[in-house]
Amino acid sequence: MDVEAYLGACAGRVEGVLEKVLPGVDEAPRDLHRAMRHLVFPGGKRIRPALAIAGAEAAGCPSEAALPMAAAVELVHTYSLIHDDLPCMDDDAERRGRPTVHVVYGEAVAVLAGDALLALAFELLAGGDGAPERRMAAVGELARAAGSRNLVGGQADDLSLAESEATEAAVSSIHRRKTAALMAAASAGGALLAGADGDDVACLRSFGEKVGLAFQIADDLLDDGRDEPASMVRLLGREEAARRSESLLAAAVAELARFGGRAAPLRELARFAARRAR
Ligand code: GRG
Repeated sequence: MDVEAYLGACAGRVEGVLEKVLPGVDEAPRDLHRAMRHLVFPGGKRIRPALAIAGAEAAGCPSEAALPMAAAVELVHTYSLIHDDLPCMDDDAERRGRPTVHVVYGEAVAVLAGDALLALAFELLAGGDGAPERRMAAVGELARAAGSRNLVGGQADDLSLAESEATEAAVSSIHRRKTAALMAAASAGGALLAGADGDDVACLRSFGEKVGLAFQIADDLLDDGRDEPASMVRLLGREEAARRSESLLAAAVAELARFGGRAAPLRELARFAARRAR
């Protein structure tokens, strides 16, 4: 299976939804709406939407029904990147080879663009024509992943972590909340919205969390020079960190046994996420 072709196909499908739900560049307030689109298009690897679509396929559900979740997780991911790049956080002038949103539109508009993308994610999930109880469960799944017990709390602890506090447990907890929770919500949420049963959704959630942890280690391996406290590479060294990523990948793939051949895309996405540094 060609995982890059699969990612490309998922990206095309989710971009169709994103194009439809995002306000147009000429709708007022124009700067705000342009800023919202700045990082959504052309976008990044779209791994989270692919996890949502492949999760639904693994559970034997129609992947079309997972598209609102696929688009919603990408909107939350994009908002988090815009805010992470702000001067009060990571203070980055470039992302994906382009100037960051606050560099082009100013800080205030960048904060508001992130806020609006987050709200749009939930508007998209709450609407649509799936069964109301499934939409409600999907809203809950994503809200939990995005809130102070996960993404936002993980980011808060990451920003304040002192080098002396960077134990393996502390770093792993930050990775689980800041990175893995959204990947878990993506992997489980597509299937959840598309009608999967509770046991399948729970396995997909656990798969996504392990993939997210492996993905963060791979990201640290790529960014070795960054030397931030919350890095497994800094804590364990490159070799041991790479071994951890491999064992998390194996544990993630083991969660998929119940799905058989239908989980082939999900397995390949997990390998892609965990091994992109090598
Ligand atoms: C501001 C609430 C808030 C959270 C910020 C996203 C984030 C949390 C921080 C960015 C820095 C970082 C290393 C995050 C971990 C997750 C990660 C590796 C994000 C990059 O994800 P990719 O590689 O990005 O999927 P693309 O560009 O492909 O979309």
